[in-house]
Amino acid sequence: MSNSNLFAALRAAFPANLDAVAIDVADGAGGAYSWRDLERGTAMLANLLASLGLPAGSRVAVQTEKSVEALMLYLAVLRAGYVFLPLNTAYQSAEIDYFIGNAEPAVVVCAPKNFAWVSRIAFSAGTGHVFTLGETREGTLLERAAVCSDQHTPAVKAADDLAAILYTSGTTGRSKGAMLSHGNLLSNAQTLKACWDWQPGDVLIHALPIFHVHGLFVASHGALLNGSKMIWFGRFDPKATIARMREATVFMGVPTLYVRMLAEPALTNEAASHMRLFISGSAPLLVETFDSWIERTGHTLLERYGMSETVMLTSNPCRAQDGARRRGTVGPALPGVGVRVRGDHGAPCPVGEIGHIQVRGPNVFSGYWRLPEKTKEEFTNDGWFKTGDVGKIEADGYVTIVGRSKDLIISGGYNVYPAEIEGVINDLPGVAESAVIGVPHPDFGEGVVAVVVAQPGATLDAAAMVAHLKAQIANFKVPKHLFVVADLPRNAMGKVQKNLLREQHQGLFAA
Ligand code: MCA
Ligand code: AMP
Repeated sequence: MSNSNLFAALRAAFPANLDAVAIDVADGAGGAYSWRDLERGTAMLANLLASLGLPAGSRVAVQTEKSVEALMLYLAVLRAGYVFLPLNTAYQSAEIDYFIGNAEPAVVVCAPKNFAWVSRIAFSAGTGHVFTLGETREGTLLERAAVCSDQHTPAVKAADDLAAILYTSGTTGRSKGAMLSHGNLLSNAQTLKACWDWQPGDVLIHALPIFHVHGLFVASHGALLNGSKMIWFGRFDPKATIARMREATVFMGVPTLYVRMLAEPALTNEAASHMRLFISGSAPLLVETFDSWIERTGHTLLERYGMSETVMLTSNPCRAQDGARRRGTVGPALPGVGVRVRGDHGAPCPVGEIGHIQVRGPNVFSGYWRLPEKTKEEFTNDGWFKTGDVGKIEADGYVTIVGRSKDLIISGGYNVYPAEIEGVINDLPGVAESAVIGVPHPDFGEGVVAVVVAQPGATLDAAAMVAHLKAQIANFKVPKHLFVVADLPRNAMGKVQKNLLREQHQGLFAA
């Protein structure tokens, strides 16, 4: 029986010389990991998981700082045939409580400093095993794995077996787990390998977090499937990244990373001369950033578009003979991916007309975890996934995203759902109602802003409310500004007119 385990495909791409450097750690304690280290480390971790006697399909939820061991843990979960559930390190207890309660993981791995509160949540949700993993190899996970065998045969998986669950809010409502299979992830990685023309000798600078699609799948799979070395940053540092470009060829980032590098005088044509490809995604890339990047480095950014539910969908061309990297567009659909645009009532939009973007392909997820009804709503009757993005397709297939029908703010590449933040604000004492909006921000693309109305007779202290929010929700979700107002603008139907609030505050963060 053939094995569709994603790990097996990545492992097959390791170079023949297993002693070559696979990952060169650029910050923190530094150090290098060989391909053999990845092979042995993932085998030991996979054997540890296998020794726990977990039921098939068990989820392994992970909230740890970025480290090579954390990447190995992801690979080991695939290798052992379980389901990986990454969690943003910024999430606090109420957020973690929700994810663990919803996903019911059999294993939770957290940072040593969080063990007390994470284990309390996990054990009360029925999790059997809680391990710790720190940034510098400390914690019980590696202690336990150290005594496991370094030989392990990857579990046999079918292409549609679940590999990972990524929590995302879809078009509305609370976070839902997008279920991605080994086949979804592998087919997308193989397509991107060909489209982005990965070459022998390519070296990737990996500077993104590894709890979302961009850093965990697109970047890591890209390098691993090409047997390419990674220069690994635990945290993004614009100066240090630019300094390492002379040894690298590929970089992937959200627009904020490009904006921050552009602010560095060291970013020059010469500094970027060894690079082959700069890729941007996860949030809209401003044309100013696109143009400045050409001017400063001589390179044209390649912008692509994807989602947690679908991995990558479209990409501007890599090779000049395949077409231009067109500013303001996310390029044509990837090979094998269908992208179409539909009007409000589902009728096809003519070429160049704006409508709802729908997609299908081997990369598209099978549905939301334990939400068959919600899943059904998010697909059309003929099987296309409704992205919640609004855009148009030109005659030559180039896709432009012009907005979103889903109520979503993307700040520095992280998604913020206004309804979630409004819910937390509305629960604060003295609050009658609130509206959360995103407005242009020079660093984060969009900045989160809250507009709040007090209950009659109550006095609200904006600074105290922000402090309260900081203790409750992930820091990137906390409004950068909170305004207390007498009332919210409403239309004749009584609906809050967020467009008016956005207009009113659009210059708030002007550079
Ligand atoms: C940090 N802060 C933020 C953000 N990040 N505020 C708004 N939005 C953010 N994204 C705030 C913190 O709350 C804190 O504020 C202060 O900045 C410093 O925090 P720190 O963690 O030190 O910030 P940083 O290290 O400078 O981080 C900025 C960052 C990071 C490097 C841009 O946000 C980042 O790595 N973003 C990438 C996200 C990503 O990988 N997205 C891919 C999603 P205070 O001091 O007030 O508390 S995958 C996806 O979308 C799809 C599928 C796709 O297409 O790829
Ligand atoms: P996530 O739910 O984190 O997977 O975020 C997916 C969303 O990010 C998409 O539905 C888009 O709204 C947005 N997105 C990703 N890439 C781009 C891009 N290149 N341009 C504009 N929006 C993007």
